[in-house]
Amino acid sequence: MKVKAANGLVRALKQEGVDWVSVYPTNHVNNAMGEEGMPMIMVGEERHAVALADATSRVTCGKRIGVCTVMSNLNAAGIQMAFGAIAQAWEDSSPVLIITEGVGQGASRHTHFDIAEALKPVTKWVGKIDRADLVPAYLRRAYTQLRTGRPGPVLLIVPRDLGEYDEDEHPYTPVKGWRSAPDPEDVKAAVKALLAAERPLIYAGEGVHYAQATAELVQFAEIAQVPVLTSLKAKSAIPESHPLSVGTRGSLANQRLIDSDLVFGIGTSLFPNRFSHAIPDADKKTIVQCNVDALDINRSYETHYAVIGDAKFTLQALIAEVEAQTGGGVARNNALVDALVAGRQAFWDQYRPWMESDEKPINPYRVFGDLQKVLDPKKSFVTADSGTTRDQTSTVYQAEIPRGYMGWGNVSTLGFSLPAAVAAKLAYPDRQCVNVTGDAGVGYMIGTFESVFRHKIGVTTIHIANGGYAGYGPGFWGPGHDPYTYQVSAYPDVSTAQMAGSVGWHGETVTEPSEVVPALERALAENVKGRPSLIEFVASQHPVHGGWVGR
Ligand SMILES: Cc1ncc(C[n+]2csc(CCOP(=O)(O)OP(=O)(O)O)c2C)c(N)n1
Ligand SMILES: [Mg+2]
Repeated sequence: MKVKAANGLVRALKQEGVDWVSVYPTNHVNNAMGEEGMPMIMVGEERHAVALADATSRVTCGKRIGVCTVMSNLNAAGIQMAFGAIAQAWEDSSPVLIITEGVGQGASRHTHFDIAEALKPVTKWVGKIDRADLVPAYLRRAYTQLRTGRPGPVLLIVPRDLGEYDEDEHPYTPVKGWRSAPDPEDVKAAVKALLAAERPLIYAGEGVHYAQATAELVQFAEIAQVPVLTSLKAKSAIPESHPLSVGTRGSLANQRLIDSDLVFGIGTSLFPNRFSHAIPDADKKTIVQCNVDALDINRSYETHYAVIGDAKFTLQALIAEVEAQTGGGVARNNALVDALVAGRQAFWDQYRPWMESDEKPINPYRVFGDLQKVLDPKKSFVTADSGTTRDQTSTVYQAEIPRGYMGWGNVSTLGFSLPAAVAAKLAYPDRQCVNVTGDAGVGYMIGTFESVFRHKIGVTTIHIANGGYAGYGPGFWGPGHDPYTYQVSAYPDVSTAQMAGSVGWHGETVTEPSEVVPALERALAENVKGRPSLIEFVASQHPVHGGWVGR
């Protein structure tokens, strides 16, 4: 049976389990999706089409690969606008499929902007389909890249003049993806080093999430009696109330990292970027690194022991090896557990006063403390945007289930937290889904508010309205940073709650600390009805505490 190339592609996507695609016009593949009955979520701009697909892959840890379409032909405006979002997926190693049109046969002589060439540096693979009957072959190759090895974005260029092919002669077969197990000798050596260390620390990265290996991580920590630090992107890989969890940031995490004599990385690049810890005195520590990709080995630090393989297989092998080398596991280390209890206590003693503060304007930590009280820790999703809200929430928000909090952003583009919350709601309809953002962050998501309302996606956006673009570290106000470019209009002269309200959202402005909990409860109640909410908390320009070690 003959099928148009784009329609054949859409049918193959269905075989891959794709049940919706985030889209932006124009793209002939959108028309094929309409004809084939593929649900589409049409967002407000290309950046968010990519971000929504990207976040879908992240929140489901690759169980669902997000797919999006963006416009490009001789007029490549769509893909050019999408570049930043694709670059972010690349920087964060997120597997997302981006479908664009490109130029047809004979038209490349007119082009000024070479789409494939321009996107190569920010994609794992670019495929340009140049014959209709090769649609299945190209898609198989795309999914091989998306489901195997280090995750990353894939761009598929599907010109509109490909014509038709015979589906019976060229059927599509879905791609399962492949995982690799580590070399047993490497596992043995890594465990020997771990057991010989005096103050070892597990440094877990997002690879643990993607391998669906959070249970194995906990088991490994327990059997080896080693505390666990999570990178920003791995936050929630271990329940943060677990006695061996030291969290992501803050005094306990920082001190443990500084004091460690062995850092045991799992599923992490250990790349010291702006939003992760550097390993202080790395040359005096033993560095073990377990990763799916040798690219990260000996990259930022000399790797003394490397284990290459899928994080789940690796953790299973590590657990078995610890059992073998210790005769059933390391005995409970009471001294360690007591020290962690004391460290956690000191951490909360610092933050509790701000989290319970009655000051006005509202202290942002009060909002995060109250958010923690209102949400169901086993049935919620929280993410934060670029800026102060990420630094603050990633320090004090306590995640209890995998992806109960999602960190992101080796390179962090403002505005991503909204598509992240939307993706979470679509993937886990029963969860309360919240994104926390600042003034600049809201500005980067306004264009998609209408779409979230139109699609009846009940998420809550918390706007920490501090009247400034604070950013990272101690904030843009005060000495240093950007004293001339941080100040923006603030409530009551402008109101984002009213702005969101005008495109169908439930919008509220809160100025009283005692109103934080009731307002959050009202917002979540609206979400249950399928209506998004934005709560604008008029907040103080409170500094960030507890930075990244070595930054
Ligand atoms: C696309 C993009 N441009 C610039 C930045 C740099 N940046 C990071 S945070 C920030 C300001 C954040 O201000 P706001 O959203 O008000 O949050 P606050 O820190 O004040 O809570 C800027 C400009 C960025 N992360 N992404
Ligand atoms: Mg701000």
